[in-house]
Amino acid sequence: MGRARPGEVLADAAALLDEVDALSVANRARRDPDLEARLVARRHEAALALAHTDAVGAWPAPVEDRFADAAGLPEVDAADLDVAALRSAVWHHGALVVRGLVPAARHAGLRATADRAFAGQAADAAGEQPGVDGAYRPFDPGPDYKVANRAWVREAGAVWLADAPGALFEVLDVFEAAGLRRVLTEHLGGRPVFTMNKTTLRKVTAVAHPAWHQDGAFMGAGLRTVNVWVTLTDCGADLDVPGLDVVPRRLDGVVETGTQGAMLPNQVGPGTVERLARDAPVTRPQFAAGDALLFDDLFLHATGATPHMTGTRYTIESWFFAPTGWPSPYVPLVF
Ligand SMILES: O=C(O)CCC(=O)C(=O)O
Repeated sequence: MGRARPGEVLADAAALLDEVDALSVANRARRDPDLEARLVARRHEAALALAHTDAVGAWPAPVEDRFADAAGLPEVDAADLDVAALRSAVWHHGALVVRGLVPAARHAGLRATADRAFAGQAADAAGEQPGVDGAYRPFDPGPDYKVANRAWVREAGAVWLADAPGALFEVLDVFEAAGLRRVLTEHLGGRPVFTMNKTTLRKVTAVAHPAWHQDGAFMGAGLRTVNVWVTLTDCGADLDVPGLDVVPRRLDGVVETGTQGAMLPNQVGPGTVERLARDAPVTRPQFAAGDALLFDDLFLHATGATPHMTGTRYTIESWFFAPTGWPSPYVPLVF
């Protein structure tokens, strides 16, 4: 099949999705770096095809607040994650903590996979051959996309999962096993799409200044989206490892940026954070490795770190979108 172009109506989204699923089954039975790289390309073609064939219905009616008595952010155990919990928590409280989304047996393996992806990325940047084991193979979506500068991604301590086909396979496999594909499909109204640009592995270390933000300020308004943020390291609270600082409340829209002491135009200034947190004080939840925080584009958060912290947090940051609407400059791929 030839490379798909944005705007091109592809013949058969269903066939592409079947192929993605069949390749995933084959790769689960016997890992193959070439197959994993092929899966990245097929996921991209399938996402483009889906955008034209999959109608997403109206956003569902408001749901009741089943976490009205929760102190702090609502929480569920991974076994209790369903669309009702997700909607109720995000729409009434801004986010949902999911305890144990990634089982303990997978933590060390995923961190080692992340290390291999970062090593491959470094080798690539140094002009060395990153290797053929699938740890790092930059994905080329073709000339129709202006792909952001990968050096910038590297300097931010991140690697795009689409560039790390083995890691992408493992992450989606773990998410699938946790029931996330089903929950996100129900929530978003169709098979979830993620993007090359907003789905990363990150190693987060001390930061000098908190960068408070809502991702909606960068991605555009009116998206149906959920971030599945997963830590692979114990972090937060008073641990010496960066966590996530959050304003634990639902905001109705994108708030003012670039003012009240903000360091950058897209960031929310400390003065604005203080005002918005008046009835919902800023908190730094404690997370164990494998815990997740699910939130949408309106949730106000920042890396929860101070300059003297010595620990490093391994994180999966993965924004999923409805199949008909991802931020247009980004490169889509189906879950
Ligand atoms: O992991 C972090 O420290 C920041 C994550 C973040 O800003 C995000 O997932 O949108």
